[in-house]
Amino acid sequence: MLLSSKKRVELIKFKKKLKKPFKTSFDELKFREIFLIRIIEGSFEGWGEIVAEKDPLYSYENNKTAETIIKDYLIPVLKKTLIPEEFKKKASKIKGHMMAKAGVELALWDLKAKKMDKPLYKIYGGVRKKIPSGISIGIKESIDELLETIDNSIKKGYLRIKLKISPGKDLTVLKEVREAFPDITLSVDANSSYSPHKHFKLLKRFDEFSLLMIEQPFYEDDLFYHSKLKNEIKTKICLDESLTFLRKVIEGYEMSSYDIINVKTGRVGGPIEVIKINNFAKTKRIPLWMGGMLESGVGRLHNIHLATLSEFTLPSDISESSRYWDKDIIKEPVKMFEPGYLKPSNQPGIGEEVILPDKINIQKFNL
Ligand code: OSB
Ligand code: MG
Repeated sequence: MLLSSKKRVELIKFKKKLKKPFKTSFDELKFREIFLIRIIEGSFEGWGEIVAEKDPLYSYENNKTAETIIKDYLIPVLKKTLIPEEFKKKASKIKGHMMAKAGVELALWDLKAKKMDKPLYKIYGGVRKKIPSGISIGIKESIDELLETIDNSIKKGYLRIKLKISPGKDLTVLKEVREAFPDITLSVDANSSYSPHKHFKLLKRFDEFSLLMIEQPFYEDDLFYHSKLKNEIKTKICLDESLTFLRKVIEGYEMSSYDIINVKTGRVGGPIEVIKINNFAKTKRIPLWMGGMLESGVGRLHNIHLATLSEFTLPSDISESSRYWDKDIIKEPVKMFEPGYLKPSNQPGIGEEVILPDKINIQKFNL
């Protein structure tokens, strides 16, 4: 029962130091600018995370564009409805800005689940009881540091190691890693740093390293050149950046641009789109896995619930809270319950209490 008719949105931002800098082909992050949304209805509250970063380097969105879109376009939609499906429909008029939309939709699902007194995964129709957990390892200064990081990750139980690569930081690294760890499940993520005109031959040599997949070698919106590469390489192609919503997933499938999809809740615009992609993947037998955007506990818990969907068979990029944070912002941090596996909470909604740091920037809007 709603004890009062109070309805409010809060946008919450704070900086959080990463345990170690995270280096990719496009950036070196020392801090994460966390952007949360809380939607309050009576005595219930729903939490979402907007996974855009400070700078628009992974995609065109950043936290400032997301904030503008939420304030100018999505809060007006929230004034009309707090029902996730209706929100999604009305918000779809706004072009793009998937991470902004996803953050809001996540908060609405958490709110809805709490009102229904059910854990999110049950509302989504999740079936998986154990989420296989992998780890994404940034580009390291030295090979020794990389080998040590891999060794520690394997010892912690992670079931798949993903290495960030970029042109020139690839074949020699892979050779060393494979020599040291001949049997681990290994994949690579290029974050669109290779050129289809310059690097085709180089990429074909990746076949020597029996990788589980190569993720997004080419441009962040490309389907065409990935299709050409898939035709000529044995290693499976996984797309991340290019697949921004279901229609792109279908187009990429029709064009044979990929074998595997890294699904990110933020990138594709929220849980409803994730469910649609899961349903499509089921009819076409496309393996899925849940990606990550260095989320705080809020986004991490949401991702775990969604990774219970039927087609999320491959190890995810959802790692333990301790992968990035000394102290996460949820009461019980995300942790493997047995080596290699995470599981969703059975408490209502995301299933954990959020504990904000002292220093935050908060903006409140009545609905
Ligand atoms: O491409 O998957 C990616 C982090 C930020 C932006 C893009 C990516 C990543 C990761 C890290 O690979 C995944 C995680 O551990 O959250
Ligand atoms: Mg990626």
